Amino acid sequence: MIDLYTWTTPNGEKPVIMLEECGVDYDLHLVDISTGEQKKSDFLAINPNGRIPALVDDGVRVFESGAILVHLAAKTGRFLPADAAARAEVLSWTFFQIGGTGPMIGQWHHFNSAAPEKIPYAIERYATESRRLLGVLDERLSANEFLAGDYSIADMINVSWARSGLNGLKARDTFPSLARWVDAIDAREPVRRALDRLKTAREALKA
Ligand SMILES: N[C@@H](CCC(=O)N[C@@H](CS)C(=O)NCC(=O)O)C(=O)O
Repeated sequence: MIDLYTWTTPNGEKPVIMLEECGVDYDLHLVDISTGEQKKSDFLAINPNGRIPALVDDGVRVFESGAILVHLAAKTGRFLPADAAARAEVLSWTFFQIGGTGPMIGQWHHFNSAAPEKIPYAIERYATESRRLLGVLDERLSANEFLAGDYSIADMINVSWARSGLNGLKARDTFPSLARWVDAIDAREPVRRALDRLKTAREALKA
């Protein structure tokens, strides 16, 4: 059995999308990061870094969204090709997300909307780098339907932060190929199911 520990944020969406795409059964556990549940000892036993998402698969714990998607791809044999060159391309775009759009757009959101003090230098620095990264994705998608050959974990892991960056920076018109790709992935039935399942679980917490 798979237990997924996550929250309704871009990093939290990624494994839910992959699980729904694979049609694998899982129990969804929301970890409310606004109240610090991710720093409690029972969660730290699953992810010592105290961040969502994390997953336990028949006693095997996996943390970091990239590791989770690679684990699920290995388990199901889906969305990560075996051919060395195709696999390298998928993993490259997958880890581009982990080291690039996630931290940069995340910091931009923080300095732009959450920081107690407005620091123009920080806001501009992260906005510029976020736009640059969105531009890299846009350029790639101007000549390709998906990021790395067929639809893969590279698309699943990139879509949430790309959507968040395009909306937050009001950049859909600047990056039309990226906007087209985000809309196409968001329209996929398993992706809609994933986002709906998260939304419903979050609403149930409030009830
Ligand atoms: N590189 C990590 C990033 C995880 C991450 O930053 N998660 C955020 C939510 S989107 C979190 O748990 N924040 C709570 C905290 O920092 O205490 C991954 O991809 O899994």
